[in-house]
Amino acid sequence: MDPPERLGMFRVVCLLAVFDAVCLLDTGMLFPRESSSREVKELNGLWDFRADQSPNRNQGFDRAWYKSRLAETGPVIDMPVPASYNDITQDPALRDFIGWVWYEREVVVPARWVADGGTRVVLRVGSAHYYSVVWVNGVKVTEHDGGHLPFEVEIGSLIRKDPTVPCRITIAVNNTLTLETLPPGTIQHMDDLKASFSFFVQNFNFDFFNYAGIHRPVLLYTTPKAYVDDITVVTDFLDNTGLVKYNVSVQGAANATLSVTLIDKDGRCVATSNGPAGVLKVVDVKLWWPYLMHENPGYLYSMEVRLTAADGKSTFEDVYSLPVGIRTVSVTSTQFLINNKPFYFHGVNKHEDSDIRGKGLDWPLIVKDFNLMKWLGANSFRTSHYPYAEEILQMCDRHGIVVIDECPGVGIKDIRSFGKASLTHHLVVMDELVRRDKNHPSVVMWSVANEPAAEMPPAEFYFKTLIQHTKALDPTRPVTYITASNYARDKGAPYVDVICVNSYFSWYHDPGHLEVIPIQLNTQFENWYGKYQKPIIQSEYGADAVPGLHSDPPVMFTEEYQKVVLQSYHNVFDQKRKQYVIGELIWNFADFMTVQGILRVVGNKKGVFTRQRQPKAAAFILRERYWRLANETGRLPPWTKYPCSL
Ligand code: GCB
Repeated sequence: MDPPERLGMFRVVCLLAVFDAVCLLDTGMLFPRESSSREVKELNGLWDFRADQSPNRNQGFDRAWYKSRLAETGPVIDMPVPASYNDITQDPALRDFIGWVWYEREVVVPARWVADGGTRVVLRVGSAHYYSVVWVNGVKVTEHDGGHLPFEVEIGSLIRKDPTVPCRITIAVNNTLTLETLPPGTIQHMDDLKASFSFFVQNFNFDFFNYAGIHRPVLLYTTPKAYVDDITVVTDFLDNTGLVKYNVSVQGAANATLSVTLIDKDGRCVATSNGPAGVLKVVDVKLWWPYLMHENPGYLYSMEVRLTAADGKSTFEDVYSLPVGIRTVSVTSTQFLINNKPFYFHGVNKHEDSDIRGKGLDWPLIVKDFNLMKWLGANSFRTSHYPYAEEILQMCDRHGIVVIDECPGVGIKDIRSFGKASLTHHLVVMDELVRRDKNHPSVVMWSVANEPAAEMPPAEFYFKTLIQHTKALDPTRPVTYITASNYARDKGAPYVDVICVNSYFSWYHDPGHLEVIPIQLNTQFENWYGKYQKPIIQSEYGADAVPGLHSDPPVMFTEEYQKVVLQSYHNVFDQKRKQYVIGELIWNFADFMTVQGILRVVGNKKGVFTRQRQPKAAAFILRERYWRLANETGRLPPWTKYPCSL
């Protein structure tokens, strides 16, 4: 074997080793896609809805609201799905509601699905915040702990029980956060005995509104009895040859035949394989590149997995197509490499947040946000502070927008949230997140938490366990958490691959003193790098600006102040990015809603766009910078080099 071949073998062996990774969940969570063997029926639209206003919020369970139509047990209102329920009505009690709310709708199930016992019918909820219980025709079918991630259950036998009755789906959702949920929170009872009233509030340590309800699409989809349950791909390349290592898990058949085909964008088959695991070799590979790093970003192949199985009487065929981007990610002590080339994150932090719909998935908003990110010249974002919809990650794959994928570990500040129950739940959430997002080429790093109390003694064990667990789940991506702690006291930093630091100089520290930024930011970088010799991302920085407020000299909350904060940070980034700073993510892309309080004026105003997605002055500063950075660090065709409106 000559040396290049030997090197090639070595790479394949490394890829195979990746599949020894632990997978702790029983089943896969493939995104539901139509194919010649799979049908999808969306259940979005209007559902019947009632909030359980009883003092202990338990009347729905005590009186078994799931047993008959919701309208028979009390008044119902229209509620759109997907959407947060909080901002839909004029009722302040619903806006700030804590406890169980009930959703219900009847579904007409296609006759074929009912007649064909060889068809699995799966009910899937894209996400509901926070705890959900689901019934079909009064029978409990599943429950799920946690918002932001999908859950599903097979309901074929239930809908076949009595094909004459419509299929009634009831979903109860509870937004209560406790010390052991993610994010954590506590309920505080406020009793005023003299005035003889009492109420309770939800406390938490994070800075966004705790929107609740069914946030992402609910749907039914079918598969044959024997089906492709999960696919894992890991990619690499050597010279011009791409390597796609795949692993397919099958359910419902002991002996299934699998054929795997990789198809390029022009519909040409570029590689084939058989069996549940293998390596596809792609000659003259087109790599997946980030936006503005290459003239052809976001290149995706389609991996078609075809299963055939027989159970004596019948044969089953299942087809699933997975988009695959071929790319590598690695980290050195000073660089973040994509396809072995240095990648500099010039991007944003976002929220799933907008007027009226709260955190509900909304296509016009998603497409508008992608247009704005591209207009800015942003090549990346972080899913602060929870996993975003898969539909958004699919857009990132296609457009080449790089993602730091964060779990909902935000606001872990109370020492009681570092206990065994919290850690166990956090590990399960990471299992669910990695299972859902592992195949997205756009996802380049996992973030296990945001600004935890990392200096507390239990933080070391907690984060060591969490990070090692995540690396075992996915050895191909770096793992981090976002810190705002002092570099000397941060207990988790030794375990992360990249240091991500949030800081708000001249805002939360030394408010009004713009002159402190250069020295403080410089010291921040020197301290972190000096201690850990790991690359650093400025994962948050910014200042609130109420759109339309102006002042020169700049004062806090004006558009001018926000501009100067950004420019002062940028000067330091420009010195340090030549050394070990590998990225900058503005806080925030757009204004977003928070709880009411004396520190927020109808929400957080650190957006460079308003909540309605109109630019503030800072957006233009950022745009000029990001395009300049792209021209310096990327490989752009002439038409993208100088956007005409700049
Ligand atoms: C932070 C948090 C983020 C807040 C931001 C702010 O450090 O990570 O959730 O919204 O600061 O504006 O205070």
